[in-house]
Amino acid sequence: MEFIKVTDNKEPYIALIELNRPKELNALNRQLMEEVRDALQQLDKNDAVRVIIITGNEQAFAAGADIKQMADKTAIDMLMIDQFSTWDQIRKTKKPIIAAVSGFALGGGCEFVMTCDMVIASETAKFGQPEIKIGTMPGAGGTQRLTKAVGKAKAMELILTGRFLSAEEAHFYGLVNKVVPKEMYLYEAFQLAKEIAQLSPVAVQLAKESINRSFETHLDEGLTLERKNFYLTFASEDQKEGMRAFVEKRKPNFKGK
Ligand code: DAK
Repeated sequence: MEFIKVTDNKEPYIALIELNRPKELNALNRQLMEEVRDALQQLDKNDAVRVIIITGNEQAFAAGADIKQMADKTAIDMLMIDQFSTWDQIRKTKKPIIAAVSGFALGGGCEFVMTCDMVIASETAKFGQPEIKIGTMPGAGGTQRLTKAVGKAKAMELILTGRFLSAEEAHFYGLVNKVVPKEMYLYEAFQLAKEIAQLSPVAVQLAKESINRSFETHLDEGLTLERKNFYLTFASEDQKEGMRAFVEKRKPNFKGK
């Protein structure tokens, strides 16, 4: 891995992916995104991992897709290379992903963050879809996910002007879970990850799938999936362990089975 660093032994059950192209503010080139895709596929299969944190560095989560790599491409180049299909893996990952964001999360960087499941932001974080300023528009979910997250009026303003949103504003609009001082954002992401990692990974994955479905389908279908996933948790040892532990007044020990 040249542009990312993966650590899975810092805390039990938690893996950390660090985007690592600091000189380019973690601009997301093709190789970096392929590395992210491969890492997510591996971690999703690894039973020793229950929660994934993705972060950049203090200056930038990511300042967008790599403009230098895209600048001279034609529409047909873009279509044929289809480099962006690698982005689908973020959405397909079954385990929960927490984005720990400091500094810039712009364009594809903001879209990447919005594809994650929860976001812890440093007070220095800046979110935005500035593609309009370079003569294009969001292409990895920005017009859809930002609109769902912050509402039509604010999404229009951000996407049509390219203005940035501060961490506090992003919190106000529900784009991030929590804003913390800049020394704390990774620590807070680990705290959140640890809390989730203690729970049944089976139930966590089924709940994540059900929540995501609410963005993709109408209510009736979402409720049907939710009910089926609820019943499915009763096929797990974890559900038996969780309910027995409650009755026996002890802490459950979830095994992911
Ligand atoms: N690409 C390439 N290089 C970048 C970059 C980017 N997005 N952002 C920054 N860099 C590089 C700069 O070129 C500079 O490199 P050198 O010139 O030193 O070699 C270095 O990082 C430091 O940047 P600055 O000197 O500009 O630093 P400043 O602090 O002055 O400014 C900034 C920071 C973040 C405000 C500024 O760098 C900036 O405006 N960056 C561009 C932000 C932007 O427009 N992002 C949107 C890019 S378009 C899709 C998937 C994804 C996408 C589309 C479709 N599909 C799945 C279909 C995404 C598209 C985009 O993200």
